[in-house]
Amino acid sequence: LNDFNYDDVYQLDVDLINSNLNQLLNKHENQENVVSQAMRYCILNGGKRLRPVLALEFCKACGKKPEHALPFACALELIHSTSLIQDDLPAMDNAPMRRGQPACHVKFGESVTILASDALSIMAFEVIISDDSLNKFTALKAAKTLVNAIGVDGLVGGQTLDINNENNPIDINALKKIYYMKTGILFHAVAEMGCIAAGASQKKIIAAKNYAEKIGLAFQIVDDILDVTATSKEIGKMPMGDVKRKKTTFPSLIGLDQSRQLVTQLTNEAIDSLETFNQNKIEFLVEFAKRLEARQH
Ligand code: GRG
Repeated sequence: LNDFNYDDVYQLDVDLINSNLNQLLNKHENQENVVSQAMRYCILNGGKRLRPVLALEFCKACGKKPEHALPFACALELIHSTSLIQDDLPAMDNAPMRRGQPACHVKFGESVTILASDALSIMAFEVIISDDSLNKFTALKAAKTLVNAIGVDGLVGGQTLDINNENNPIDINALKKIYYMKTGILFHAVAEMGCIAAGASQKKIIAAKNYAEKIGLAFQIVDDILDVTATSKEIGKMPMGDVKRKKTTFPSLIGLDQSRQLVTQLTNEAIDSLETFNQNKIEFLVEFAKRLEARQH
């Protein structure tokens, strides 16, 4: 009897993540401090939590309870959300809406947003280093993975290249590199951190990273597709943003049909890379990849 229900599992994971994020924010709650209000606003505003869910599910696929990966999952979500509020700032994408609500700088102003983003990224490391239930060696390994993914050779570097992508045509390899550094790398890191939490073998870590790299690129190509095909209600931000900023995207380089085909190919390759795991434990990860392929928001 197969009683696996993807939506139920996803919701359980999200509840676990949200309640942990809420607790972390409560630790720093100071009603009078507008920065702490902005932090709460940016974190508890309905993100899909794809990346932290991936950490919990890789930990499960390696045979351990999802709770083991919870601090790492939340750390990564804090960094991801921070990157979104920075990306929306007038000096970057100048986007007024995020997750279906006014962007942080629209609600709280730019200076508060910058300070909130500082505090949130610091909190990400606080979560990893101050959880006493974590083995210190494991925590250090996870922190190292996160540091490598988000610095100037990772997320920050990717965003830098992306800024130069405006009004400046690039080829497909340059675009793939930007997408890896600004999006794929966080999927990559979080999958690895989920495996690290479970004390998994190097073989499993490599397989997880392979899966994450493929779905990370597929995810970003779907983002490009939705930018030209979806409504603002569906994606929680203004569509046609890439077109307006004259950015090179997969649809602009290879067209919508070929972009969709590439997403399917990457999804299948991602699923194939899960063969090292116990096949009874990867149902969720297989479905996760398929849902990302078909997502409309
Ligand atoms: C915080 C160290 C640090 C650096 C930030 C600003 C910046 C450097 C990076 C921005 C990178 C960026 C905006 C990438 C886009 C990634 C992307 C496609 C986000 C949308 O992800 P979803 O759909 O969003 O998972 P939700 O809202 O559901 O979480």
